[in-house]
Amino acid sequence: MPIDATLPYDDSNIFARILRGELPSKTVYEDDHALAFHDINPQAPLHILVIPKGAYVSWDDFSERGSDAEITGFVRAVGRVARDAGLVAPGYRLLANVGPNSHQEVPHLHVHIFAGQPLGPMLVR
Ligand code: DGP
Repeated sequence: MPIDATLPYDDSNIFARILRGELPSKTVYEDDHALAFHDINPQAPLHILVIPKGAYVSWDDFSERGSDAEITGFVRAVGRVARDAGLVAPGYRLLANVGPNSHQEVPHLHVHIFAGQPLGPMLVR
């Protein structure tokens, strides 16, 4: 069910629960600002989600309220996860859904990393 990204942060969302250790995840990277783990329903041979540790609903929320340190740390983490996975030379795709038209389902900012094969056109036509 797509979410309304203008709503306040809901602490009971799945990724908040993963961050608190209440639900398991296949972690690939963690630092002070970010956690990266495999998507439960992969849409490509490699499909990783990177989330900030702070309570932000979406890219909109994070870019408005996040501190410079959080934003720098998160952006560097996304790049590092892809680099460490050897994805720079073959290439990869980043995607962040915001709100209903994008079909954002989890109301905690997440950047998708898709990789592992040619990924085709950016959007279904
Ligand atoms: P989005 O539509 O951008 O909100 O993508 C949400 C993604 O989150 C979707 O690709 C599936 C993934 N996902 C949902 N629940 C879980 C979970 O409990 N664990 C993991 N690892 N991924 C999940």
